[in-house]
Amino acid sequence: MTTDLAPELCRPERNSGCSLDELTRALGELLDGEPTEAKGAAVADLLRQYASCEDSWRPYVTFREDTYSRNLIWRTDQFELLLLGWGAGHESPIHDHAGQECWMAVLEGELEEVHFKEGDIAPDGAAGGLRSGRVKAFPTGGVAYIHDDIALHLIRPRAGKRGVSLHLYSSPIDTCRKFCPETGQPESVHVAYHTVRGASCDGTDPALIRDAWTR
Ligand code: 2CO
Ligand code: FE2
Repeated sequence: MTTDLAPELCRPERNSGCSLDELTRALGELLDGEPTEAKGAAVADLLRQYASCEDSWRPYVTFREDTYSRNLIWRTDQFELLLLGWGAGHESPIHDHAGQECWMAVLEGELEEVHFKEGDIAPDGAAGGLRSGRVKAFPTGGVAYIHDDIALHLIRPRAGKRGVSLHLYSSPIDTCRKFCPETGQPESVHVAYHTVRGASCDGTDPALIRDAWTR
């Protein structure tokens, strides 16, 4: 365990008993061992159930002016659970998910997902541009699923509105590729958290947080 990190940013020794923790416990049990199609459906069911009847997430969500917020709820070597707070006009970059599976449950508002496919790389190595695919709106309670074999995507809240979503990645994502919308050129980016279980971690080295949450 690192000694350089504020105690509130370290992984708690025990779950607090709030129902987000019950969800993380159930997800941990489910995702133990090899991924299967049946587990994927069960993950979506757990998230759908949580989204439709719980608001224990409210103390942990934040909103920012500059970008959507990434708020860590729970992390193991197997999975990462994040709350995202989307302000009006925010939009994620077009990105991949580093080979991981991603489920997104909408907790408040409506979120729109746009799929993209990478074009062929030219012989000189230039990116081949992006082809946009289906656009789908997910209402509160809706659950989306994506991995890199399905598509790249971007997420944004309904025009002029805020939104909140719960994201499960199996396994955690620390680096992904974002794509230039005009050229399709990919760029590898480190992703970071804005809060850890409600405590701000702005300015904290994300590697310290990852270490504190790695078991
Ligand atoms: N994958 C993005 C992120 O973790 C959010 S878009 O929905 O998967 O920041
Ligand atoms: Fe995403």
